[in-house]
Amino acid sequence: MPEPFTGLPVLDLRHAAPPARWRQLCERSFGLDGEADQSARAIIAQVRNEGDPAIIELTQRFEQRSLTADTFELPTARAAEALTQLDPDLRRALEQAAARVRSFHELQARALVTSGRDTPGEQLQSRVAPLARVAVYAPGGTAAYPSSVLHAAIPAKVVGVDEVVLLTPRPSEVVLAAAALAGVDRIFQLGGAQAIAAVAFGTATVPRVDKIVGPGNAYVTAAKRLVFGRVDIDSIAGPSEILVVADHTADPELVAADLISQAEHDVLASPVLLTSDPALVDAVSAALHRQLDDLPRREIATAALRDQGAAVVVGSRRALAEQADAYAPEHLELLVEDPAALAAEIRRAGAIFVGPSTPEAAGDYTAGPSHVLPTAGGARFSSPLGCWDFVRYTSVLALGPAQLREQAAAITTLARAEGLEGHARAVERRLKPREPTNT
Ligand code: HSO
Ligand code: ZN
Repeated sequence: MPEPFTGLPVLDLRHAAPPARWRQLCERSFGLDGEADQSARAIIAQVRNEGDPAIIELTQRFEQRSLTADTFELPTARAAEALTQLDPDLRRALEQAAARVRSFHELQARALVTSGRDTPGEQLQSRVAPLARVAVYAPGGTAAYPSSVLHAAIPAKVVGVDEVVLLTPRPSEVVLAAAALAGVDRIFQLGGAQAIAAVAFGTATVPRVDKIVGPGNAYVTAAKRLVFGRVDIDSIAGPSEILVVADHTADPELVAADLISQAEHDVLASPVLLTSDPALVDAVSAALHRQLDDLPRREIATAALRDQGAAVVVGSRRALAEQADAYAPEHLELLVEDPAALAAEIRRAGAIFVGPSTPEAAGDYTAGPSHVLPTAGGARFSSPLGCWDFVRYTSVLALGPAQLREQAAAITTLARAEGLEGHARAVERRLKPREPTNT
């Protein structure tokens, strides 16, 4: 019998030295799993050397599934069929989510434009273009979320990626239906590090892609890290996190409900309460206790709350913003007075959910922005998955003769200072009037 939930451990920051546990939580990082890393390394080498036969052997060994190269790929007609067969309520829900995610990203894509200067004398541009082919990984098993297929594939299709390839072992009907709605171009029923290796290097059957996105298990994550450079990847996904920031105006039942909604994902999920109202802590713990009681995933949520959870108490509203930034959560919920004003003060969060009518669950499904977000403090330096993940820029430079002449002295001086005479001559040759050649 697992230990029962007895209340969130309290970390009181109102005294001189902040508790070491809070520093530890703020400095969390997504560590390398040595065993997964080694195993992914071997799998990648095998797929790279042997191609399709390696995928067949590894899928048999790790997943006990017998595939042949001609069954790696599922026809997209299968996905279209899954959509037509889907329970109508579920289909409508997926369609609402897909439509909202698509329209949000259509607006987002407008900001990704070619920019620079384009005059008769010179053209200097950052020219934007979509990636040609990307893979979206969708885990199998209990973490097979159709919503994640929508939230990863739709932004790619919105910016015009030619081919979106879905990698998913044992796809469920609803995952296939989501793929059809998202406009996924090809579906491969492959998973694990072998699927990552296959799209990173390409095999006779599996096409090589330019970027791999979407969360997976420890082996998938290790493999993504290892193939980075050969292909691009999105950020490395760790266990899910929520920081609920609440003051005296917050309803403890809502705070508890939202902490649980993240805690039920994974025993390693981090559900943390940050509050300026010490009285809220006991009320939230009591509400958690009650709400956990009949939760289907009670065991998982309880373990996450007990082992990763915390209630952090600060002395002022200003400190709420400071500590939220220090923690840099994947999801940040603001259940405070004037939440919009507090939201404006926060710089580091994957997504901010402002006010009591915006539960994180709305962001997970229908609100619009992608729910694929930076975890493990990654919000310090990386962004939510978005249209920007599926484009790249090329610099375009076109100078007229007058513009080159104007820069020539600086170029030749700098080139010679760097000991690069050939660079200087490449410019000078263009400035000299051309001598007639005798042939
Ligand atoms: N909250 C998860 C995403 C998700 N929730 C999918 C439900 N389904 C990301 O942290
Ligand atoms: Zn969720």
